[in-house]
Amino acid sequence: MSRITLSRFLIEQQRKAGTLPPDLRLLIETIARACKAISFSVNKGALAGVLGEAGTGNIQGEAQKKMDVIANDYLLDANEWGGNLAAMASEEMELPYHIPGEYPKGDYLLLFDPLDGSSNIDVNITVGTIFSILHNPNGNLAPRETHFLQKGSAQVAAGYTIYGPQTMLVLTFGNGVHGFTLDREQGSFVLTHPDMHVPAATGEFAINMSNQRHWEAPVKRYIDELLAGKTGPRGRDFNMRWVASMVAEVHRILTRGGIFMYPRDAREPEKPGKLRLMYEGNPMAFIIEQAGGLATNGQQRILDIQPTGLHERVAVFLGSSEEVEIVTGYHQA
Ligand code: P6P
Repeated sequence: MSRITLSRFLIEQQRKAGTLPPDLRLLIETIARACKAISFSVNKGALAGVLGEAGTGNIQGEAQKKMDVIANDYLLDANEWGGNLAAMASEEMELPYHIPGEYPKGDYLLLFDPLDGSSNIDVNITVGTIFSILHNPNGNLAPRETHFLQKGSAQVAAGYTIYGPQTMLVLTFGNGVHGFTLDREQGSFVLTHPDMHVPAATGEFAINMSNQRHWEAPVKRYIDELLAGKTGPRGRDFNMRWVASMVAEVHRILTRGGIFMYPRDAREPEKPGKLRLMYEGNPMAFIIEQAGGLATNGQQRILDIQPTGLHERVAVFLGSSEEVEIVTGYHQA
């Protein structure tokens, strides 16, 4: 069977009843090309001098890795001239990036976390790029920050590229979730995981257990029951994973099931969680739901949250529907 490259897949989707407008297809292909460049830099590591701290901080008050800045620049440089975008927003930039005057503008807003899990880069553990695509609601006028503040249900496409043993692009534009593996010899993403689905049941959970004393009661109860295994109310044992890279956790869950949790924390009661809604929670929630899973903040569907700030945070419980329903039910009891 001939290999289906990303370009062929997108063109064939475009032909099917307009499931993919041409300008959105071109935007996705441009993002994929930028992720290829990020992959090659990530894979060179120390050989390319891209490890370690950049010596700068981002809007989140976090120290930036050199690769955070390099990945951010790759995405800006690749996408600013194409004519598909009205503006971009990134975890690494306080304000939206407006398309420079010399380039044509387009209908879409692109948001991204250029290198999620970047604290792993220096210890050679999987990292990734997460992206989300919205329409510009301001017509052909330049969007203001408020125009980015759309519910996750308004996303037209979302995806991530995971830089692990393989580099894979995982993508949805509302008709399922499809995975492409980068063929380094040809430099193209090839369809290897069509129509990915999250199993409804799982025996695996992902949470940073070192924060246990800071969790709310429903989370403590849910995790205690998982840890009790056969001896507790669940009547079976569970396994735990924690990579400290959301892209890696989500990819594992898409591949074999599981539940990923980053709950709100008593240390910062004013913050609803650690992860960012617009370019982590929303794109991952879109992907997980399109693959048959669930994604909530403990109280409501993540995709229904009305954002109030470009860098606002969110609590995340996502993955296998049976487990997300249980832990969300405990929050609402
Ligand atoms: P902690 C990475 O910094 C990230 O935003 C997610 O990718 C990851 O799931 C989480 O934070 C890890 O957080 O507190 O375990 O380092």
